[in-house]
Amino acid sequence: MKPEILVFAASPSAAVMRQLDEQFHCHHVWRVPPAEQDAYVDSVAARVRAIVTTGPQGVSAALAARLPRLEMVSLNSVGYDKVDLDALRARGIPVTNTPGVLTEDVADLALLLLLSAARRLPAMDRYVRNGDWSARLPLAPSRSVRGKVAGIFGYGRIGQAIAARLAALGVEIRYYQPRPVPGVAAQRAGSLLELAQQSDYLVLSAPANAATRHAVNAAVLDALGPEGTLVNIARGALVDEHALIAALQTGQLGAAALDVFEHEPEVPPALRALDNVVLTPHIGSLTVETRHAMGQLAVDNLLAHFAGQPLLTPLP
Ligand code: 8YV
Repeated sequence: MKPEILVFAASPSAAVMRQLDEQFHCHHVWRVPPAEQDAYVDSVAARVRAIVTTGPQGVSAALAARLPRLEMVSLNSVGYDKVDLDALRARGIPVTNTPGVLTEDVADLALLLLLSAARRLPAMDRYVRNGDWSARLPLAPSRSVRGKVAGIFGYGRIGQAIAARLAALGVEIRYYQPRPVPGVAAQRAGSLLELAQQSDYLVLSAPANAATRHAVNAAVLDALGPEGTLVNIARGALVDEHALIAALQTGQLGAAALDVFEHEPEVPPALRALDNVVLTPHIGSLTVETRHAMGQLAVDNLLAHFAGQPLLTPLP
């Protein structure tokens, strides 16, 4: 008898989906219309032994409570922001995620966003498409990134991979996170506010949790200033989105390049209407290669669990 599992998130990798279907009796929640998902989960809940989902989708205490035989949660993401770890730990249910395999692609996107904002790529693209170039309309120069300072909030694997890319472009790196990172060249600022004061670009690569929620508030945006740019490839919850929109509208903040949003996939119309923003739909890890590697790791963690082997990448 194959273990029965709930699959909340599909992988774009056909090989990953095939392995899930071969190895497990899958209940594919993602295929069910949202309004019917609750009833669908209830109809199989008594037999479910594992969940495949992502940090942004999460596992609530209420969902876990509906699954009396739940043994493990395999996240197809590095983030675990909306997973109720306390509820799962209380029942001794392990959670795995996918660290490492997405670092380089997410760091690439941060670099792409930062450069796109600095060189105003969307506006330049529009200038050509609209015929403004052939009409010989004036075109203001943008700003060079060389010699500027990037402040990185959250200096883990992804933050450091972003730093390595920016350093190669001649950008000076500072960082802030509560715990100093030993053995790195970059200087640590005393606080996020100080980091914003010192930076031309503030790049967010910290996890979303109670301590980081709305850490980027009006004061931090003000400190970043009219020549400053906010880059967010982490989580929308890190930023007070109302304050961000206000700062961008008044010019108190220069620009923003965002892959993540507070209530994604909803993006406020006021943000979408702005010229000084670059927006992407949470695609940091969305490459064929990385999504396959993430999905494979999620499958391998499930297989290890049901084979009684040590998990490959358990959360501490
Ligand atoms: C995914 C992510 O886009 O890994 C994460 O934490 O945010 C992204 O890689 C997301 O989890 C959906 O799969």
